[in-house]
Amino acid sequence: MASVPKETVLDALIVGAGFGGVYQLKHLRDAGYKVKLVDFASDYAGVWYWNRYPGARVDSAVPLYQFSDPDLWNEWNWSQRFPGSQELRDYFTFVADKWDLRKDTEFKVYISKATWDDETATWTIESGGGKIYRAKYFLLNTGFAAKRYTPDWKGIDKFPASAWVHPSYWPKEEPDLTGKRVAVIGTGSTGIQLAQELSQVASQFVLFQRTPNMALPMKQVNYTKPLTKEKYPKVFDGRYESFGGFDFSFLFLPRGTFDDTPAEREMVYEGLWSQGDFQFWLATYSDTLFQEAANKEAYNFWKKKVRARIHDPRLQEILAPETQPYSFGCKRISLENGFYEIFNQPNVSLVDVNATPIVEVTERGIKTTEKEWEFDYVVCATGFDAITGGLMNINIQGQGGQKIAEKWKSGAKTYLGMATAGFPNMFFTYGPQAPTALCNGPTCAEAQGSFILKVMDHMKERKLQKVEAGNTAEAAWGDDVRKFANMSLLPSTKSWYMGDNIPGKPRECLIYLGGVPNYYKSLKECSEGDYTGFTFT
Ligand code: N01
Repeated sequence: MASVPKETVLDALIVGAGFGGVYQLKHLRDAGYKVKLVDFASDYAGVWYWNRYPGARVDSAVPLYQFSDPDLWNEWNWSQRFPGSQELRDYFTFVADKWDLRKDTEFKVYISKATWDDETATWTIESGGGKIYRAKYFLLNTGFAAKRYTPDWKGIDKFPASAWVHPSYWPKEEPDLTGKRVAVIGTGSTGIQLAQELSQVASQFVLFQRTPNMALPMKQVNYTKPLTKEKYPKVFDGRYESFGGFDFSFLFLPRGTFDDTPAEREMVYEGLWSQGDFQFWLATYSDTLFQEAANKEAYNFWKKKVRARIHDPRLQEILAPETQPYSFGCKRISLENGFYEIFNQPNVSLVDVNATPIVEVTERGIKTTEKEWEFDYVVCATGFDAITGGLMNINIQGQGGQKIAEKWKSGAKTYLGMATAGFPNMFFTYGPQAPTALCNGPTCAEAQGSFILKVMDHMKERKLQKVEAGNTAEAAWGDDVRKFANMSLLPSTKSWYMGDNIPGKPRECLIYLGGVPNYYKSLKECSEGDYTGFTFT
């Protein structure tokens, strides 16, 4: 075993300086553990460090999109209900100062390899730059979007590299796109936010769409004075009772779509719609995501609202088709702010890549089966090898040299969406088989981070060396994940939730769809039941 400098021998190495990693650094250190937080970025904020493209903003509203620590929220005041990415980075700077995180954080460290040694019950963790850490616990908070995805189009290297960008690598020196011919490929949350912004400055703006996004209106609010905060403790406590880890207003209605008359239903939909957040998706009739007919009702309401905003009937049909293209809410819904109106502008075109597929990238732009489009700048908002990509990208070798990429080749296997058998003393957050992308980020970070800390304390008290997910518990958790997925309409739809966006990726539901309350209950039962499902040595 390679010798390691004393300062890099740790109780825990935490990877990833977003909500998950920052929470763990603070709380593990407070509990007396020797820990270090590392990140490839140059500063805190995780996904918000990288996502600085024009219009980037969170679509989970504050106050819940922040840590629940009153020492923080008492002092911090947001300027908007849905803060932009710069404000989110400012928030992380504030947290880092307040929690005194910098002395235990190293930036520009890319973790490329981790090897478990059973004899010493430690992980040896290596960075691309040759740094070596040794830690009892290896805690991965790499997030769900750590591995970017760009399709392998013919000729992709022909277009000038300086004018072709994946939005999560947005140049720090802002490109001036005023008066330029600009393309955005992709209509996920990123593509929609970019389209709203870039269509206002470009001389010619073209959006390439493969699947319509059933986007909902975002009701942005500018806060001119600090919000009243006395209800915050209750609001934060209530997070674990809502399906998506939001507040009490985000509970599914206690009745099905057809329990109401059409007139009542219209009123309910209007009420949810007017909230300007995810309530039309995650606080609607309890059968919307589970029953086809109910789902269709929601789609029809959405379609009516959206089509009314687009002038050209051809574009109405591409953006909000008459025939429902997939189950409403089973692909990530975005919040938009004037997105549909951009298609009424003379400088904006929409290319339906199903009708006219992209054939190749050229020196000048993008060639479809219809024509060659010429651009000065192309933004490739084609997403991520979501949820598992970031973890499987690291050469992680567990018991007997088994590689995680090998173990998960035909599908992710976890216990509680946080640990995997054969990889002792390793935990991950916001990963596969947890509520992850269907849960408010900070809610997940705190629930999972405090569970990990409890396991570590349990081991410390009993002088244990090793904790590992058991095979039986792992298999049962996988069954549970599949059971919930199959109760819903999610598997009926192609999406990154199901691994569909990456060629060759196994098709499986990567998200635990039992909702945050059930997930939280499982964590509680596990910790209160002496960590059933884990084996200790
Ligand atoms: O990525 P995506 P994203 N040819 O995978 C299209 C979070 N987020 O970066 O739908 C043509 O959603 C692809 O088409 P299709 C949020 O959780 C949050 O936008 O697969 N098109 C799709 O339209 C989000 O869900 C915030 O048919 C191709 C797009 O590219 C997640 O990050 C902001 C293609 C990719 O969309 C990822 O969002 C931003 C091809 N070959 C992101 N391949 C907020 O909080 C892919 N596409 C607001």
